[in-house]
Order: sequence, then structure tokens, then C-alpha cells
Amino acid sequence: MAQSKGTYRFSFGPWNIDEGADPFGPPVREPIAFSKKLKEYKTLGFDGVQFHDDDAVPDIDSKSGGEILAEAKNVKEMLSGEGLEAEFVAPRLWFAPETIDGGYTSNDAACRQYAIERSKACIDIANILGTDRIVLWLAREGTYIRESKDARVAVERIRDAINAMLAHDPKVRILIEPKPNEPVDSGVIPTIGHAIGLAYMCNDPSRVGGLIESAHSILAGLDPSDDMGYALAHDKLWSVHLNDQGGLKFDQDKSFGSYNLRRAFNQVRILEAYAYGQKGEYVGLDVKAMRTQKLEVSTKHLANSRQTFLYLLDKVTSLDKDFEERLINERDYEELDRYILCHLMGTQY
Ligand code: GLO
Ligand code: MG
Repeated sequence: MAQSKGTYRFSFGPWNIDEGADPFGPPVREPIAFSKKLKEYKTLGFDGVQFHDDDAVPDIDSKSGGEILAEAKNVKEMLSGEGLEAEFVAPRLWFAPETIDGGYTSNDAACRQYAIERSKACIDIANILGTDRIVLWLAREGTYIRESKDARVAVERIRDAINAMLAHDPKVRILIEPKPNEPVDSGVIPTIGHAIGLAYMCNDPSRVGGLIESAHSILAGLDPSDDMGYALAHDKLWSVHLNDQGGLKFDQDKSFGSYNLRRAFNQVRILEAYAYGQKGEYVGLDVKAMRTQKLEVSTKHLANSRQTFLYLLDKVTSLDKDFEERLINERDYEELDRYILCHLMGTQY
């Protein structure tokens, strides 16, 4: 089904506007208050806000259940005031002392319980913000050395935690965001294949799906558009984090298309081919400003990534489909390769 430009809705998280700190150096830009960030969304062309639980309720661990819900209500009002929607809430299970060795897979039973309780609070926040989507980026659910955890038990523990979340709220949907490494050496759920396998182990597989981040697929040595196809075949592509990544390095979160335009084109192509967005899915952009950017130009990566998506959408919809099909039928993939490259470069074919 062909979509028309403009039907896509875009989202990002407040962490995508940051102060430029990296593991080797301190912040280089003044912080921007959350309320001020919210004001940027519409200007930059975005409608959806992605949240960590503690983006919505800072210092969440020091607050009572009642305080958490009251603050979440306040955030919901701020969103409505700006005409914005919450896309998802993600429990940030990688900051607290209890999650040093992971959340759901920690070797300490009390810490595992902390992770589950925090995830339930996250669901309660999501309900108030008006979204049924919970994203699990399983940051520390893995190992630095293989012998420190039992790989089978780790998967079962994540399954049990997801089952506890599904039981906590009969409408909640869980979106697993797989990543093969960083901050841990080896993640328990490194790819979308693992995530979807895990979904089928849960008590209600129809409420467990995936979020694919381009950079995470690339870090796993995979092609993001192929990963998207795999999730689409299971009807489980419920969100994306588009960005770019220069091969097997640290997770770069570069602007969409910045490294490899053809790879970005193929992501837009498959999303467009299968009417992504028509069931309310957002095009999320998990991108990071370069540390060299000055404060006043530190949101360009967001607007640019969205613009690149829309330009590539033009390239997707203006492709001569009959010609493409003819070349495929003739098995002349050399010619198809040349046609695609000329089309992307805008040169005479
Ligand atoms: C890091 C992840 C991270 C998540 C975010 C939402 O590699 O991409 O940014 O997407 O915390 O859970
Ligand atoms: Mg991400």
C-alpha cells in the first residue's frame, strides 16, 4: 500500500538533546530544561515524545507511588499543552545501584525484584501519559565475562519479568529494543530474532514485539532493513530508532543516513512498502548531536534526520517500479544496482 508523505509521524526522546558529555570528556553545552525541550518538538517537525520513566519523574527512586503518579499527571498536562503525544515509556534500568549487574538478570534476587517493581511503576506512568507502549532496552542484561551468568537462566528471567509486566496491566504492550553489546560485552538479547523468539516464550505473545534501532542491527553485523523485514513478517515492528553507524565501533547514534545513504534508503523503502505508521507506529530518531556543536545549533541532527527520511521517501516513491520489476524478472541485478545508484545520486541514468 503506498503512503503519502506527511502521514508519517516522528518522535524522539529528551535524551536526544544533550550536553555533549562522552566517556572521555565532560559536558560542553548548558543543559536545556525538559519544559524547554518540549517546546522544540513541533518546531523541529515532531509529534511524539519518547520517555524514560525518570525523564517523566526525575529521582523516581526517592518518590512514593502517589508522588510518582502526581508528577506523571503534570507531565501529561505539559504534553497536552504542546499538542504532543507520549509514544512510549522505558524503565531506565541501568543507572541505579541495584542494576549494576543488570536488572531482570542480576545475580541478586533483591535487585531483580527492584527491576520488576520499577517496571511496574513505569507501566503506571505510561498509563497516565496515555500510551500502552513500554520499551525495554535491555542495557545491562548481559555479561562482561561469560561465566558470570547462566545464559539459559538469563533468558528465562527476562521472560518472567515480561510476564510480570503483562500481568500487571492487561493492555500494556512490550517493545524489546535489542542490542548486541555496550555497555555490556555480550547482551542476552542481541538481535530482533532473539527478541521475537523471546516474545513467543511469554504468556501473551501478541503483546510483545520489537523496536529496531539501525545502529544496533549494524553493531550485530546485520542490515537494519533486513531486520525490519523480519519483524514485519511477524507483525512485530512496533517502533524504530533510525540513526546511522560507521561499522563495528561504539554506538554512535549518528544522524540518519549520515554514513550510508543507500542503507538508509532501504530502511525507508521497506517501511513504506509495508505501510509502517498506519497502525500508529512512530518513526523514532535516536540520534545524537556531535560534541562539537554549539548550544544554539545543537538540535539540527533531529531536524536533519527527519528531512533525510522525507527526501529518501521521495526517492522511494519516485523509483520506476515497472523498470525495477523488469530487471528483477530478467535477473539483471547489475543493471538494477546501477539504476538504484543513479537514482540515489540524481544523475542521468
Ligand atoms: C542505547 C539505546 C537507548 C534506548 C533508550 C530507550 O543504545 O538506543 O538510547 O533507545 O534508552 O530505551
Ligand atoms: Mg535506541
